[in-house]
Amino acid sequence: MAIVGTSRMRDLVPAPVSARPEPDQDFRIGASTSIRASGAAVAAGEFLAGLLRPATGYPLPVVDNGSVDGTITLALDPAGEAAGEAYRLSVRSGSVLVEASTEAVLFAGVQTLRQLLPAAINASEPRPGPWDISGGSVVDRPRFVHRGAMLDVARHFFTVAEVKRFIDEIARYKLNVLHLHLTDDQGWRIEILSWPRLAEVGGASQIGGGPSGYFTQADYREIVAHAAARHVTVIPEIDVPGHVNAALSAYPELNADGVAPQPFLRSGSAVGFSSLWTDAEVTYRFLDDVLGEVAALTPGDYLHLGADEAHATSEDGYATFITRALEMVSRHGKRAIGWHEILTANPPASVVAQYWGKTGDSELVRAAVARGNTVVVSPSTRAYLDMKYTTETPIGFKWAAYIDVADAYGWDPGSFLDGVPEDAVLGVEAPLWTETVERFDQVEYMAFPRLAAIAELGWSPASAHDWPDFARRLAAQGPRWTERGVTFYRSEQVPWPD
Ligand code: NGO
Repeated sequence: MAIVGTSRMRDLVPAPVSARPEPDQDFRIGASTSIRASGAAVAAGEFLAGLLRPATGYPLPVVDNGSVDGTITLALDPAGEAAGEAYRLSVRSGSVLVEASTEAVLFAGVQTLRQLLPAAINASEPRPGPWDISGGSVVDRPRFVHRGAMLDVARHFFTVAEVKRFIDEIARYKLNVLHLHLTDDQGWRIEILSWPRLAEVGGASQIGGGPSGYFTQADYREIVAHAAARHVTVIPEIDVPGHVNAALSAYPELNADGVAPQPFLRSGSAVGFSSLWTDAEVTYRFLDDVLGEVAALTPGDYLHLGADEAHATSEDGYATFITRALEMVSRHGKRAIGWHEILTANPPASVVAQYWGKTGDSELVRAAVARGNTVVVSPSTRAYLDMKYTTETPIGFKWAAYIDVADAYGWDPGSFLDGVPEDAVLGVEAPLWTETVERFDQVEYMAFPRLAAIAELGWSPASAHDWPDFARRLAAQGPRWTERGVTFYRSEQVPWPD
């Protein structure tokens, strides 16, 4: 398509299914603009108003009736739901309409609208404007149902406010899953009322031994609610039967010799040395109590069992353990997801495997998919946000790869795994492990801009995949991150504006 002139409608990340810029149809938000929304669309209306008020300084009331002229209308059309999740956005000089089949995709349409405004709309105090929404129309729908980011709060702890900010940033790119890696050798970060020492003792350490902590159940509910308001589902991970030193250090009775190990504070990449005692009933009482409490805090469908790198667990012990753990997850009304090693226990087809291998060649996954299991793809060579960008960047590991933005973007989640059809792929997720990531500005630096690339792979149709075009669109995100104070890596591969 020949594009004449500039329009922010050409700069959207993730790329929409289709966009037709009409530069003579820009809509100007003014002091008297209102947002029309009724019923289940009101939440999206209030969210949009909350986004626009600080920088514009305008009142932007949310109203449920009156003329559409001069307004931004958000509408739900449940009849369209049968055709699947989709939104349509139309920006004319006289009015704006976002119409969607579900609340979640209406919210995605609001995020699109936001990118059609100048970067200064992200300011937290009034700016001069003008506030023009780029004219034209967009039709859009997600490619995959699972579009995730994972944050490891175990190796280094991050606060409720930081996790909320992370949610705000991922929601902009239409990601809809936040996987929280809540427990590991170096820390246990979720309060469990029936086993209080897990958080009190197991949460008091992190790599390097610096200040750490844990989420109380009230904190955790606050995170889940903040995410839900942005149509992001939180998937909690309790990593078992390996990666459990923090739990073992909190409760001597979980150890076969009855002796609690010391907290594990070392940095570096040591993994796979701890294990739950798979022969002991106390282990299963512990696990059932933990999973029961975590399930009760979780409105989403999934509990993540980890199940990776259980090198210190016997093969038989692992299979028995996973079978019993899966039975508990279902009894608590949830579905299980685990890192792909969980497939060695031959789990039922309802179990989702999260693939973190380096290549697309996995017989284990192929065979499981043939039996009916589904997968979320997080290849460590492409989607791991803890890998260094280049040999020059300061933070991160390099055991899987150096991952600059073009590497994070240059693959296809639907065809990455050999012999696995796209309909067995629920989606894509980018994990941010934090062995080397100590502060929240470093979380942002590792996540952005790569997470925007992964978000596009999860949302946009495969036919939209185009690196030069993506790099150009991504460049336009730079001023938006700067405006919001988000730290990001200024990759040389991206033509950032000065
Ligand atoms: C591995 C390991 C994690 C590490 C990470 C570091 C998985 C699934 N288990 O990924 O414990 O933190 O690598 O890159």
